[in-house]
Amino acid sequence: MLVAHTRAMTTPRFVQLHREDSAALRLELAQGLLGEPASVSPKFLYDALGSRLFDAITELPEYYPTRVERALFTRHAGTMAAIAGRGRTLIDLGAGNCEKAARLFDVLAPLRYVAVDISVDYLRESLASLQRQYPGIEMVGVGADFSAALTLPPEAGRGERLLFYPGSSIGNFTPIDALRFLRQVRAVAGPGGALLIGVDLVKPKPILELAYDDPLKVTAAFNLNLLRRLNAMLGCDARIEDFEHVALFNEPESRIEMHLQARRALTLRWVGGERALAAGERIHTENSYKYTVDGFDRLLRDSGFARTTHWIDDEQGFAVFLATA
Ligand code: AVJ
Repeated sequence: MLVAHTRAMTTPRFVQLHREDSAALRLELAQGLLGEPASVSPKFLYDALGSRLFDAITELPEYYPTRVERALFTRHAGTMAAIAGRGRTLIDLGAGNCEKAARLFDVLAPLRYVAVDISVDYLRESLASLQRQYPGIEMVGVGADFSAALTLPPEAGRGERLLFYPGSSIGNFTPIDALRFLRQVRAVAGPGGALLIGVDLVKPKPILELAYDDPLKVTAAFNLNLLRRLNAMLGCDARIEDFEHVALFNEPESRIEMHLQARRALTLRWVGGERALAAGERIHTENSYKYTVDGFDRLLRDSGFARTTHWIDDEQGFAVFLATA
């Protein structure tokens, strides 16, 4: 009996909520390319190579968010746990390798860990090895595209919830969509629920632009890799050499923009469509919004959270907010 119980507890469960529909993804890519301006959603940045390039970005001295956020979690985890409460269901949105959440396990002592990512397959290995390290935490892997709508399967359970959304991933949403998303987060958190979220802050333009256009050109490779993705998914004929990585801080919009800029006049052709680009014309590939502390605090309250606490580093480059329902 005891053996059976232990074995059941140490096996993560996996649930795939939505199936990736490759026809729909191809349509989305084609529509983006035909748009004015042409665009490709940043979600296409993360294929196998793109995910590795992003991991490499987080090691760059110029890309401060990952490092600064980690330091904030290390330094203030005790206080965060005191406010959020131990023994909750920790719901990790965009878990990937589950590394960031795992670092908080000892201090947060969650009863259950629900790792959500676009594909449940990304989660299998990391969750299985984490489960061996933490046999006492019930683990569930969920494959879901929560950017469209945030819904959780019954396996997420009914315990008090702490949602975890680190890395300033919220920056990929426009402020309007961020509000819509955070309202859903607030609803999913439920009464007594909380949200722990990392947010990149507005800072001088040169620092921001260097973080997204590093001299080693890792971010350029990360962005240009989208062209390989277009070629693979659409049967497109894009040549990497024809494009240049551009990252700029759009101050009025308070966002870093990434673009792929055509080095010469060219036409992209794919199965079922084509798009002419003039020399210097750009394909918009990512927005990364930067907030002020007050601005993000307001956003959390507008989303329905009653109380907020935040921590920032000495340079005031990055903030971690804890919002309670
Ligand atoms: C994963 C969306 C938070 O916006 O900083 C890093 C992605 N793009 N370098 C960010 C990214 C270029 C990153 N997020």
